[in-house]
Amino acid sequence: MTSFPLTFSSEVANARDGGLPIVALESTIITHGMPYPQNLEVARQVEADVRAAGATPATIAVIDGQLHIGLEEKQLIALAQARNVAKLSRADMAVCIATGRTGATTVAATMIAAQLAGIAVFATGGIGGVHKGAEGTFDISADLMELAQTPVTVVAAGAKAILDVPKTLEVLETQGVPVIAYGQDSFPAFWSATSDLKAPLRLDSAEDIARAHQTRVEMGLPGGQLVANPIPSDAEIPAATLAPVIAQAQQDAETHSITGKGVTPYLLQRIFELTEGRSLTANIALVRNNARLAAAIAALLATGEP
Ligand code: PSU
Ligand code: MN
Repeated sequence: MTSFPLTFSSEVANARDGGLPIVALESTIITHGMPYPQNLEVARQVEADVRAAGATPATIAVIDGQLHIGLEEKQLIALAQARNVAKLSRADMAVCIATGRTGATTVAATMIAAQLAGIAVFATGGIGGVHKGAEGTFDISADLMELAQTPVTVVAAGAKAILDVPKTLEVLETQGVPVIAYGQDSFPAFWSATSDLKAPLRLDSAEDIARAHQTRVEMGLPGGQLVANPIPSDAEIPAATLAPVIAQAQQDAETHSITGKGVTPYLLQRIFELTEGRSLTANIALVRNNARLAAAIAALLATGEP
């Protein structure tokens, strides 16, 4: 932990005082990942899920140059409706803070904030990864390099099928990131519970995941863990149903020359339209599922003896 000034919500400040478990939540999923008003409903619901599972939610964002760890209700509402909010990763977070602006945190930036705040566990939907065609565009999310250097356990539903998932797994392996499927052998594919790729590691309990996190801390290993938690089967969209939709969305992204930071939000929005909202329903179910597992891991870590 550093002396960098953080602004805690009253709920998170209380949890810190009491040594209670805290789960970090990102804000890019609110500003760039889902449409209003569902984004606000989901943000509230996910916070409630974390509480119901015995931990305190800390939604992270930069507001007017302040790094917030936990948002008050009014701030959450404002962020969910705000337009032209920056999408912050490792590269641009400090500039946003230094210039007094507002930005939502991606997985990478949320991990940085969580570490500054001493929060060990973070729940999200899916991480960024290696995009299809990366051999030409070099579009590889900074989330992967962040997992290699910042000691936070990230619970996600695997990697989205809009990515090149085999290449994403290769980069994670090269970077020394443990990729742990929860309760199954297959690496989950975000909207689908399984893929035809085997996850490098498998653990079947929150206890084992918490212990592995603790062991890395004791060994002094930098970097986090990626926990790949499959979407509940009643909410999944079969990969075969999604494949043509994703191909169409990718085609449209190319036609409209979408590049850089715009790619992921564009594809998510297009897939939402093409599936008539079904992708969003699945996305909500998987984020909530991740919030519950993250809370269980955080609660075990908070005991000091997972
Ligand atoms: N997964 C989702 N919704 C999202 C994102 C991921 O289901 O909105 C966001 C996360 O914040 C992630 C970011 O860190 O997209 C990755 O963006 P990029 O591919 O530009 O690195
Ligand atoms: Mn990118």
